[in-house]
Amino acid sequence: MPHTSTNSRKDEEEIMDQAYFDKLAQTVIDGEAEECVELIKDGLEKDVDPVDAIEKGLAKGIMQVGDDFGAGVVFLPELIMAADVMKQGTEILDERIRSAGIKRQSLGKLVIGTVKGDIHDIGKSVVAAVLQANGFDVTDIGTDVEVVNFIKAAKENESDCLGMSTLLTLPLQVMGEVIQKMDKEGLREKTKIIVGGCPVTKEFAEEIGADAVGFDAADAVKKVRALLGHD
Ligand code: B1M
Repeated sequence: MPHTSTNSRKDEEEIMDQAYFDKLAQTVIDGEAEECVELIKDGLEKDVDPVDAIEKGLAKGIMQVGDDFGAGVVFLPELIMAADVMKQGTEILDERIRSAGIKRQSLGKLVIGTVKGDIHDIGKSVVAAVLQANGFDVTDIGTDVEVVNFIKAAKENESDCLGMSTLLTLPLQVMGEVIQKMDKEGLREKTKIIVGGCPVTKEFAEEIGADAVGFDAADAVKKVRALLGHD
């Protein structure tokens, strides 16, 4: 089909965006923190969407390294280096995402953390930043969070929603333990629960009694909005 000039300009922009995201991904794969930070600052000046920069750029790079790590092609030091580049990049982008949400009226209080046994921080922090930017009042309680500390934070913050993340298979059971404890403490009426992270399936979420599962940051916003009656 022949392209109009508007279409070809749009295609060209998309190709440029893709080339930019690919370059960002490559800095993570190569462990090049300085280059990554420079590219991000440059991109933000040109109004690149910070969520896209994370999910279409940095995350693609770290996934590649993760797959290579899983396949035994790269080793832990390279994984750590790549994760460090990813972290430095996401910190700048998270800041931009959060500041975009300033002055919005709160849509509800949410506590989020990575469960006991898991120190993976990046995805959970991205989800927290995007929820915050979309009008939720978010308290991030960090990684390797004990069951009792989820309960404590939910009570102290009078949270409307509790979010749990894990990327590891073994700590999955901790999510179920938190939900059982929330039940025992009589907190389930008030507090909805969303879980997420790559090993978390819809079936697993249902099995442990979570109210929703989020597959990425945008999906988490959609699900939390629905849980708290905003749709
Ligand atoms: Co780790 N690691 N790691 N790691 N690591 C994985 C998860 C792994 C799949 C790699 C592999 O083998 N291919 C594997 C897990 C295998 C398994 O259990 N099934 C693994 C392993 C084995 C480990 C160690 C055990 C390695 C070791 O020591 N031998 C160790 C864990 C130690 C521990 O926690 N006790 C370990 C350590 C690390 C680093 C420290 C080096 C680093 C983390 C650095 C940090 O977070 N500060 C790291 C990294 C970077 C990864 C990979 C490569 C990438 C994770 C990431 O940041 N992704 C990962 C491979 C992979 O995931 N394919 C891997 C980018 C991020 C934006 O995406 O976190 O998926 P993600 O979050 C997404 C969604 O999942 C979703 O939205 C986010 C945004 O789109 N989401 C939610 C996440 N949480 C959500 C919550 C929600 C809703 C949506 O609601 C509440």
